[in-house]
Amino acid sequence: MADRQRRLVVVSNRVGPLNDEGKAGGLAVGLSDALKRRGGLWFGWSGDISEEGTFSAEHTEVQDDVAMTTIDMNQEDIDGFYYGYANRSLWPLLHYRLDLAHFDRQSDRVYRSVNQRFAARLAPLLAEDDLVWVHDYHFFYLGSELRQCGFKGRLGFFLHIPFCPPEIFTALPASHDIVRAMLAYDVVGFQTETDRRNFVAFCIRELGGEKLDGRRVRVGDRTVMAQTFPIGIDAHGYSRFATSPEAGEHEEMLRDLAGDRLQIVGVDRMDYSKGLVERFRGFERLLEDYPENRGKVQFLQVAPLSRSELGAYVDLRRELEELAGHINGRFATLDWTPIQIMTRGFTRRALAGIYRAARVCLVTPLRDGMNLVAKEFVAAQDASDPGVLVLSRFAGARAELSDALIVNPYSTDDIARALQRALTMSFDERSHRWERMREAVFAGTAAHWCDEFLASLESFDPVTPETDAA
Ligand code: ADQ
Repeated sequence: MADRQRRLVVVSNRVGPLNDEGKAGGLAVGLSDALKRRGGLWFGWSGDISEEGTFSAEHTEVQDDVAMTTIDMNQEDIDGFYYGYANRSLWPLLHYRLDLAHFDRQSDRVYRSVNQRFAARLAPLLAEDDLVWVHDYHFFYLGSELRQCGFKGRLGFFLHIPFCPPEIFTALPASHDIVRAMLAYDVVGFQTETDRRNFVAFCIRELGGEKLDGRRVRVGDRTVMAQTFPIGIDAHGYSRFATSPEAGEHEEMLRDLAGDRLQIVGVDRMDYSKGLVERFRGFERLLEDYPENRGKVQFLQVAPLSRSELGAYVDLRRELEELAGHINGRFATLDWTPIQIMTRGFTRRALAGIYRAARVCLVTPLRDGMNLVAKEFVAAQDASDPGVLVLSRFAGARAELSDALIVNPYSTDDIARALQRALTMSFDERSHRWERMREAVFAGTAAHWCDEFLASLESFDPVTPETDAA
């Protein structure tokens, strides 16, 4: 009973939306439900840039017993914290891309300082028995800063992206500081066992910690629960999207355009972690090695632009557009364009219709925390004509969706072979694989993810015999 009364406080870089199901992603849907059930506070950046930055007045909007409170950042913070440290140091590194990671002390300084200022603004809004749940790589230091401000309640952290092995993470000059700061949280959640193991290995090898049991790790006088909570989607909601009139219109449009051709789709933010270059080459290899597909398939890649201020993202866009041009130049005929790339956004309903029109969905990230597109594709299909999912072995979703065709996303040949197999797969095999994936997607929903995390944070016992003995 007492547990039910604890208020939930969520901290994430961007806040909301709380009620707009057409816009909300898996994260927002899962969190909104939990916030509305318990009543709560959602705290983060307003999305606005102003001179006062983190000292700007708080902006609060209250809906359904949930307060959404935001503050601004200034340009220097955005450059150092968001573009600099979060997206030029941490993002590539945690996705195993040491070759793309940049480290500089200015952005390190700004990142720490933004974490400290967010904590200082949040701390006065907290009550001792709140459950505070901090999200993602923007806020590694926030928990320890809240402790510095005197907060003694329960603190959880969830990392949405991978946690790379210590051999890679130690390249970050502040790697020890970051993992020590993560120890200020009571529960630290990861998408997969691999990520959790990498974190625990860092604690043991780099910080001299020890594993207490299956979940708890101790470093010095701190004990944390390191656990796996694979994120999901609102599967029921998503399958409703897929049967909405807007989805129907998009499905029909795409089916009309395809005619007798089989439709292949990919849907990803334009990001180098998503394996788009390798995927395009895999499609080209399909047309080379299995020429019977020429004129018979078409590939639509939806890739909304993301972080376009950063050089690596500008380079990627250029490379993909060139590659698509090269493939079309090589194989197109007067009445057939093999590959199309679109950088615009779609509503979630429209996207669900696009998934539904596809025979094959290519989800081939080189590394991905989970990948919700894979789950959305499965939820959008129906029994009369289920599509085939081709899924990277390096996506977190692979653990639950082993009935997809699993590929090595670095191997052009592997992608081409899997595509050929997907395009020629019997209806029975497609149905069988889809049924099993559907069960997994409906079992591991966003609400389930949220409930599991919060149950763990609530049941966390800060004083255990082991920590007493330490
Ligand atoms: P992302 O890297 O953004 O998320 P993903 O999990 O696939 O990757 O989520 C992308 C979302 O954006 C999906 O819900 C998709 O429908 C939507 N989307 C993509 N293209 C769109 C378009 N053109 N228009 C509208 N919507 C579009 C990070 C991590 C992932 C992790 C999630 C959640 O990198 O590994 O799964 O957080 O934890």
